[in-house]
Amino acid sequence: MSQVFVALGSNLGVSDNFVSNALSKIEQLPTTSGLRTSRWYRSQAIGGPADQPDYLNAVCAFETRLEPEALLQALQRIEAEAGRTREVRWGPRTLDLDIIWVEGFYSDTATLTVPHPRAHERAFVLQPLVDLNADFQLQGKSITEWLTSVSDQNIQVI
Ligand code: A4P
Ligand code: MG
Repeated sequence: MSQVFVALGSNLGVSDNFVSNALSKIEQLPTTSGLRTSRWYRSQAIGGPADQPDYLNAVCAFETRLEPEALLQALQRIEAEAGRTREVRWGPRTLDLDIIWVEGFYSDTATLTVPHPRAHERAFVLQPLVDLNADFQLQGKSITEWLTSVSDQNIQVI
C-alpha cells in the first residue's frame, strides 16, 4: 500500500457536487482505503484567464495499491465523468484532480510529474495539506514554511 495525496479543484458548474462526487468515487476505487479529506477552501484563480470564477479546493489522502499511472487514469476518468474539457491552459474547469505526492514514488514525465511541480507554490494545495499532515514536506521544506512564502494568495476555509 502507498499513501497518496490528491488535490481537487473546481470553478465551473456546481463545484460542491463535483468535489463531493469525486471523493465518493475515489473512495470506491479498487484497493483504496482510509480516505481522509481536508477542509474545503474558496480561493482566487491562479494563472489563466483573469475573469474566471473562484475555485473550490481541497486535498484528500488515502492508501492504494494502484500503480501511480493507473491511479492517474482512474482520476482522469472521474474528471471526464464530471464533464471536464480541456480548452484553455489553467482555464475554468468542472473538476481537476492532481496527484500531489505518492509515497516512495518520483516521476518527471509530461504525463506524470510527482511530486506535483507547482504544489509548493500554491496556497490552495498547501493549506489543505496542513489539515491532513502539518509536518509534511515538499521539495525538502515543510509545507508550513512554504505557506508563509505565498501569504499573498487569497484562500478562505468554507
Ligand atoms: N500530469 C502530469 N503530472 C500530473 C499529476 N501529478 N497529476 C499531466 C495529474 N496530472 C498530471 O493536466 C494536464 C496533463 O498533466 C495531464 O494530461 C496529465 O497527464 P490537466 O488536468 O489537463 O491540466 P491542468 O491541471 O490545467 O494543468 P496543470 O498545468 O497541472 O495545472 P495546475 O498547475 O495544477 O493548475 N487556481 C486556484 N485557485 N485553484 C486551482 O485549483 N488550478 C490550476 C491548475 C490553476 N489555477 C488554480 C487552480
Ligand atoms: Mg490537472
